[in-house]
Amino acid sequence: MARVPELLLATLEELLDKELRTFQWFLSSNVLEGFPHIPKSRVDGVDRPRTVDLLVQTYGYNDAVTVTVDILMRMKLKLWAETLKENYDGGTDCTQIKALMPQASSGVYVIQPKGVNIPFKVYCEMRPDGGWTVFQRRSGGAVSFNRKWAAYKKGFGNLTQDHWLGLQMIFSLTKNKTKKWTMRVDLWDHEDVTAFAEYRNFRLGNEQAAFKLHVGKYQGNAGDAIRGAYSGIDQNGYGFSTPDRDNDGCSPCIFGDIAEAKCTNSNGGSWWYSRCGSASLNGDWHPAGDHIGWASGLYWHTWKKPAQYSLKATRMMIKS
Ligand SMILES: [Ca+2]
Repeated sequence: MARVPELLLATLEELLDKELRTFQWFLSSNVLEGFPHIPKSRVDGVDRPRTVDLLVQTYGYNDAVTVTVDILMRMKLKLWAETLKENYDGGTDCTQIKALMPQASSGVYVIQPKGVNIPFKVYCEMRPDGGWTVFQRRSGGAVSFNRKWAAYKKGFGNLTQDHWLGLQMIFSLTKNKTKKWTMRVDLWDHEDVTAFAEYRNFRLGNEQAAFKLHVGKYQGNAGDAIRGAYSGIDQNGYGFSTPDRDNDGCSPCIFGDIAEAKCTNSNGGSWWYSRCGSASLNGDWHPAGDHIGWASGLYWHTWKKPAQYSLKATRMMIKS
């Protein structure tokens, strides 16, 4: 993965010396709408690497690319402009954006996974270990997660706050099997202790397969709640269940003296339920002091016991 300065340098190296001087003239002129020009004395006669430095220092990564594309178009060098744009617009996920722009901070970005016609917005959590595409966040009760199939497919909430990105988007990110994804689950309890679970080889099936969950090897300190606190409740390989789509394997399930036909009834929210399982992060959110004993909550039973401890906050995200 080439970084922005390398992309810009590769582009300028395609220019003849004469073209480079014209490019530099544009940089020092006032024709660039909405962008400051670079003083002629600084840009005159400098070599290609120095020109890239000036571009990046003056405009930042993103705008440096925009300005370069703009000038190349004005110079009728459409091929180089389009090649640069294509290489740069490869923001197919947050991991790639972070690779292109190592200084990029966490926030909302537009991405376009391969094979997807319309780009969409995601929240990127930029960490030292890479750029993570967030697909679930809970931190309060403002956004209801008590929703049906259509909402879970399309996504809901506010990207900078609590939200669910959407099963269709998660599927479109992970469907290309040549790319390996790691899913990370971050959990916070009401005592502000945190724990995490990471799964290799994360991907979802398509809608016909009910967006079936696939996770590989687990690592972390929260426990592997997806495979379950005891045998027979492994959620790996199960389809997604919502109040209006039942894929939970219960018809009914017997828990002590309770017969449960639908896990979404008892656990709430919607999830890759399997008889119903030990992980459930889309149930009802409960405030501190009122977070124990609810049938529906934010559960990760391999970490927080007693079993009905509803977490304060959660985040789920993926990295390629
Ligand atoms: Ca059922």
